[in-house]
Amino acid sequence: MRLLVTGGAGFIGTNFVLRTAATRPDWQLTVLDALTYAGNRENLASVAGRVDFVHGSVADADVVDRLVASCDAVVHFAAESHNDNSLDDPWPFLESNVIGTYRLLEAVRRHAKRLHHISTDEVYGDLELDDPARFTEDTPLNPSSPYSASKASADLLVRAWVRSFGVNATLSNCSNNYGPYQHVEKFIPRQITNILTGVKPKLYGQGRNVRDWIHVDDHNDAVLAILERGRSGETYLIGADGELDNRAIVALLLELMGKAGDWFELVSDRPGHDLRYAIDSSKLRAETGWTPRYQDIRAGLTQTISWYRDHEDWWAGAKARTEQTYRRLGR
Ligand code: NAD
Ligand code: TDX
Repeated sequence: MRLLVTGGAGFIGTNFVLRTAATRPDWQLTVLDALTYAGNRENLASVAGRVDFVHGSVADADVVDRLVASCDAVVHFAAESHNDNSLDDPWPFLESNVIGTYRLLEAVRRHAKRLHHISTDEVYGDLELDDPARFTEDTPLNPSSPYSASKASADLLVRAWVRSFGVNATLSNCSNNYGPYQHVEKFIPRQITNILTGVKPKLYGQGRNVRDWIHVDDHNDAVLAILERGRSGETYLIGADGELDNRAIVALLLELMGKAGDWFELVSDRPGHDLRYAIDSSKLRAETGWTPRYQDIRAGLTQTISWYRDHEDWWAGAKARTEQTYRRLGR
């Protein structure tokens, strides 16, 4: 297998490349990454001899065509991924997430290659806190933010290229990931690094919004299961039954890091803030046999806290820049 991984220097992509390099020794891996503020080539230093790295954008038709021509399959992680940034400046989201996906689709169509497109549960909008329903593959797309609208747009392009041009593609929509190498702009690493630097965790609004947490390794195992056993043209929802509100996550972090339970502050809310996400992953489990290995969030968070404790060099610079942006946004 010659696999092209887009966005392989970001959070989920890095974990995917490290894991795949270790578990699939005969696969040839190439990473295409634009190295935006969220990408870090050093993440892949331990596999540098084993992985070809190309610095470039998925929105660049020439580089995409050349790389797709010489692979068997593409796993497409590359995207602008942070909701707060998309509310500040939507354009990079349109360029990377929509135009970038279009460029890849045209290349896999031209060269008849397999594509697995990585997407998010946010494309389905949000649920009420007391709604017994969870998202399924049949839930209508109803995105709220420029980020989720750009991901929903990309999903629609993939579905259209499957139907109209017979492109060999699968899609997955996953819930909120946590684990090592996640950028400190995101909720869990922001709060861990706040606590490590003596700053109170910051909850948007009243902290009652619910996310369905999954460890990044469980997400990536599901991606490999779909790549190897998924049916062409199908969408699979990925989730690990990890619903918790943001207050509960902060309470766990404070407890695991030895701080008082009331040591947090409420800050101004995100405009249009989705209330709740929840995934029904029955289809994925039934068709591929995938099950999550991290079902104990305390154990997953303990491992994640240790990683941030041990890798201050990795996050200190990004932390300073990120908190400057948050101060400007009043959050
Ligand atoms: P991230 O922001 O940590 O990493 C994104 C990577 O893509 C970075 O390395 C960046 O340099 C690269 N990139 C951005 N624009 C690019 C471009 N035009 N060309 C090439 N590379 C580019 O994001 P992440 O959290 O690792 O998310 C990866 C994918 O998973 C995204 O598609 C995201 O929508 C999806 N997803 C994320 C989550 C989550 O909880 N983080 C959940 C579900 C789905
Ligand atoms: O400081 C904070 N305080 C806070 O209360 C931050 C950064 C976030 N929050 C809240 C907002 C959300 O309710 O925490 C929750 C999680 O926030 P994010 O980490 O920004 O994630 P979210 O907006 O839910 O989107 C994430 O999951 C789906 C990823 O960033 C997306 O890439 C993925 O598609």
